[in-house]
Amino acid sequence: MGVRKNARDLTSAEKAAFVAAVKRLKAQTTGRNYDWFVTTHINYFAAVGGVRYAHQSPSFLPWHRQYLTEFEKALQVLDPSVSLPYWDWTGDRTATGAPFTADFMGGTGAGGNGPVTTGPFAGATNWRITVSASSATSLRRALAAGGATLPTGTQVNRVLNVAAYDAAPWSSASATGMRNMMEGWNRQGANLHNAVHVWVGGHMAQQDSPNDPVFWLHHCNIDRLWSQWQTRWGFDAGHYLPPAGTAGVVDLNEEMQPWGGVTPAAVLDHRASYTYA
Ligand SMILES: [Cu+2]
Repeated sequence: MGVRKNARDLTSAEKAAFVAAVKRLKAQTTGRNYDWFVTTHINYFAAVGGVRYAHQSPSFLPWHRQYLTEFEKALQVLDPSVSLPYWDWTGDRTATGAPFTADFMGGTGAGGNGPVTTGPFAGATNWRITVSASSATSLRRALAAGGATLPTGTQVNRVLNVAAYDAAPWSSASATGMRNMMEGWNRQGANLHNAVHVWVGGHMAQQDSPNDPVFWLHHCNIDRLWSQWQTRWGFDAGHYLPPAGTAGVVDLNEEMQPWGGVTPAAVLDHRASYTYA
């Protein structure tokens, strides 16, 4: 069983191992390589066959949980010692601190929304963007420059205090429910997931956001917060909604594409597979 650690607590060797595994996955030219994961996020950004799987729907959390697990497994084929780290942006809130250090994710982009200039993912030779809506071949960021602020611990607690998992109309328009506050469409003073994408800017603000490796650290933290909500309210099937019979979204026991038969019910209790430090 894996333990997913806070990125700020990784040793130099753990950081180097994670970066090396990510780069090896990026260098693969076939199969579920790094760019396959980028392409999958783009393909499932909007509805597929009339069903919203990855975003603006109840399965935002279980879809990304499985997505992270598949990515982590791909890394572990290359280095079994690697687990996904999480970026707790309530504690690490600057453009120069963890995880944006030169020995890990690297820093911000040059001149606003420009190419990242420091760290292992700087420049198109180190890290070439090949699957993207934009023509940029280098990773771009605009840390803290896009007007968004990182969520606070108080705002996180406001979301974790919401008892209902989700609510009709099961979309970005849901006015109540934890999921839409966590995702960030229903703000109520607490925009968690979306605000962090905007705060990082660059590729993270686009559909091809997994081109930025910090995507995995951010979504790992979102998954951790869902796990904290589950710890408080329950890991059982009663704490996913809707249970059945809802068109256009993934009900509790419906398959999440493209994960081959994996349902929200199957991923609710992750504790036998991994835990959070
Ligand atoms: Cu996201």
